[in-house]
Amino acid sequence: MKKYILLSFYCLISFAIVSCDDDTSSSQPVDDFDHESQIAIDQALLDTYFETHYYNDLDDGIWTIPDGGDQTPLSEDTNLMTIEGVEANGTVTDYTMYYYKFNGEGSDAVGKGNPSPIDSVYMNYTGMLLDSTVFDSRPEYPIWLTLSSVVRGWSHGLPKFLGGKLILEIDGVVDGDFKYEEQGEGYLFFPSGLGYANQAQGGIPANSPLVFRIALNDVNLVDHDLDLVPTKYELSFDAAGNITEYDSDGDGFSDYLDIDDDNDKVLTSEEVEVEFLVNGEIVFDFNAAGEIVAKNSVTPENPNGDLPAYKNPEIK
Ligand SMILES: [Ca+2]
Ligand SMILES: [Ca+2]
Ligand SMILES: [Ca+2]
Repeated sequence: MKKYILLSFYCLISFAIVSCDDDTSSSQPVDDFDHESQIAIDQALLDTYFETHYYNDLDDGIWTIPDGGDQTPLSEDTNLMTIEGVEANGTVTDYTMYYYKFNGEGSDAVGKGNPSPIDSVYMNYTGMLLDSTVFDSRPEYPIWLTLSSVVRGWSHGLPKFLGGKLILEIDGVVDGDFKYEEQGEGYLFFPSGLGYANQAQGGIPANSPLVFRIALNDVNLVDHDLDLVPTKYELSFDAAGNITEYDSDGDGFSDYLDIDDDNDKVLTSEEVEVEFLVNGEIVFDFNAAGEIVAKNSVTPENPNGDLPAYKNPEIK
């Protein structure tokens, strides 16, 4: 009985999260937006932008190449990376977006790794249109944002970066301003369908491809079901950041919303504590590429992963 009361509680939480997303046009473009047509228009605009702009390492800015200038356009800059196959609404899967890292990719001093598309990030950013008009900027005062509740260009782009290192002292004096160094810094470039689509926002005309300069300070791993296993490790994400859910015990509740993942009547939080808690931290294995080796989750991507107690009904 205890399990089912708790399950109901977590479903309420889940419903609230999903409903919240549906209420924000930021992550759910409206139904009458023609993705396919706008993708072609926006891609042409982005291609022109990349051919006429360059990254300036003197100020880390993106600037227009002056007439006769010999700067390397972004279109020929090997640091400009592409993310293909981004889903916008569950049916359109051929979105392409871009990111550009400078100043390293972030030191990840606290070892949380890349945020997943559902985690929270502590950000500085400046948002621009392709004509360099700034529509929003927080260059000095960071803000926590949940990637599942922001535009897709962010939720699929930020996972390519790592967080930085909190500056605790400056010249021996404790600093209370929560400033960071060694952050993941760069740019995100994406079409309107991964932004605000045909919904004009303050300072953003409808159908605008967007550019964001970002600094990722810190990451908070979300745990939707509070079972001590971060949601990041109870879902799978492909290279484009699209999500696959798993229901390991087949009880109808996806792992990230299931407080007893093997249905053995012992809460995952109790089994995880035995298996994974070391000095208060949950320890996971990583592969050579720095990706999680789903030790906690046997998935199609990890068919040979060892089965921890909380995924094994034979072990309580
Ligand atoms: Ca969890
Ligand atoms: Ca389940
Ligand atoms: Ca269990």
